[in-house]
Amino acid sequence: MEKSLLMVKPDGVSRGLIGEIISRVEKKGFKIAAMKMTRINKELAKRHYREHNGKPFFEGLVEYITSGPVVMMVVEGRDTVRVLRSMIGTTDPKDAPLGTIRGDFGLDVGRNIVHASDSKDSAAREISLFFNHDEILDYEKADNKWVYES
Ligand code: IDP
Ligand code: MG
Repeated sequence: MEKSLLMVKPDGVSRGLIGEIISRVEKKGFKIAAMKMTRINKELAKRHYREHNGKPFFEGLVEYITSGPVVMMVVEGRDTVRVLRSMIGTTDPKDAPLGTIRGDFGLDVGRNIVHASDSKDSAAREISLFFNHDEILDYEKADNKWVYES
């Protein structure tokens, strides 16, 4: 099964949306293989968002993501990277479709509530940035036979 990194950003935590977001992930049928609440330091934030280094919003993005606690999850299931990206919606919440997390809860591209890895390669890189191998748990979900036909 495929893994991706999902993060509730500091605005999502402060606005009391942790439960809402976890609930959507669970109801979709995904397995949460790891989870922690933490505060990202500047160095880690810059590594996580290295592709955006030099862009006009980079400094603000690092400030934002380090401004308070976040909730990190390793989410596992079928086509997880692609499905989570569609569940979070487009980067700017103003334009994100209703029914997506960003579309339902946000109004500003600089405060877009969640992060999800955008490819299998970034998922692997981001998961190893925030989780040790032994923090990712291997267990069987009881509803798997009803979530997947085979
Ligand atoms: P993504 O989170 O949908 O993958 P990216 O383009 O990878 O979007 O940008 C990473 C993060 O940087 C966004 O989630 C958002 O928090 C922030 N960001 C992107 N573009 C802007 C912008 O134009 N102004 C402010 N923040 C931005
Ligand atoms: Mg991105």
